[in-house]
Amino acid sequence: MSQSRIFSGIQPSGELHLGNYLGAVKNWVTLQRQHESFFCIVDYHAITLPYEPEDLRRRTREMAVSLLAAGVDPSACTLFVQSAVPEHTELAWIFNTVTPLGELERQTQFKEKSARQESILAGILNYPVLQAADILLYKADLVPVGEDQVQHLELSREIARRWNARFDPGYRAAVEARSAATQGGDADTAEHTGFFPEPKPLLTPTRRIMGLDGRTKMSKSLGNTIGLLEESKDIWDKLRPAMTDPARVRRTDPGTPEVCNIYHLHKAFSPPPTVEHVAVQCSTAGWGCIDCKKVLLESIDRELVPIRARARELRADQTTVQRTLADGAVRAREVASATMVETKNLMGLS
Ligand code: AQP
Repeated sequence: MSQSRIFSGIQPSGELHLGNYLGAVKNWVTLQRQHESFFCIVDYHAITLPYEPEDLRRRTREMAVSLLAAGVDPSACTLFVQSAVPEHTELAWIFNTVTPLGELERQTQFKEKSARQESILAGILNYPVLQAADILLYKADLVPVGEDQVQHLELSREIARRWNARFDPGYRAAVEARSAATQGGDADTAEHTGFFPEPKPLLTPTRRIMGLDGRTKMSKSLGNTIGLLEESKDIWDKLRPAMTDPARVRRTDPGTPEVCNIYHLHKAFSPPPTVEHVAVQCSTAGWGCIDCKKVLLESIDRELVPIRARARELRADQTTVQRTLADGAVRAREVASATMVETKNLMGLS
């Protein structure tokens, strides 16, 4: 077990899809054995877009089932729901007071999500501030996420730096000493991490999974997803018409695997010899796209059938799922409340 601590979150804004799974959750399952890990179902984030309360309750339960079925193991990590730990919003308010508005307005996700709304809520703008609080409350140094979250994480690092520079006397002294040493030609002074460490992203090889349209990121809110727990037949109904190499118009046209979304999914799910075979069959027109998709479905099923089976068991045992989340919240609060006591003390708050 390393000294690093990791934190990562997922919104219960819809079903867990293959983008979430390959970009983040599959990595959580490996990392939970290597680092002290906190995984959070971030329901406060999910309410920044329109929603129905009953749907949110159901989706939060379903997200817990999906994560546990995918291999998140409560004996190896802390799994909890964000709104059960009020320190998240408490620290977010504090971070709002050190975050420049311009930084928030520059965030790509804010621009994209607000463009889809008639009336823009402050919650969408402040989303990355709450995200910084989620991570820094646990003083996590590593955050396994998909590529879309890297910009937000850079803002979390900026918020940590700004807060440390304002309220951590040790950090301020170290920065001043470093600057004096640099001016004196001695740049070799030790780094001072600061009260809040600057978290780094941990990306997987499948850092950005495209949706079935092949054009936009696979995303719950765009309706272009394959759900982790979808049955084989339903996955096939989505795969069959899914976008492939746009230049491959006729069955006899040779394709270019690297530009095909289906080929990228093969790389995520199929064993290397199959991936090589797919590339050859595609580029020589040996296979048509439907042949290629059938083999992909077999590979997806090999990985997901056991996950679906575990999910069915968990759905039938909601008491265990709820107890797991409640235990996780207790453990998370121990760490979160200790951070808040120290934070408030350094800031002169009661
Ligand atoms: N398409 C993707 N490829 C790789 N990684 C992805 N992630 C999301 N989509 C992809 C990663 O999954 C984790 C959890 O995501 P989230 O639900 O908290 O937020 P999100 O990025 O906003 O996911 P969606 O599906 O796009 O949700 P909506 O549509 O509700 O906003 C994150 O680590 C994310 O990087």
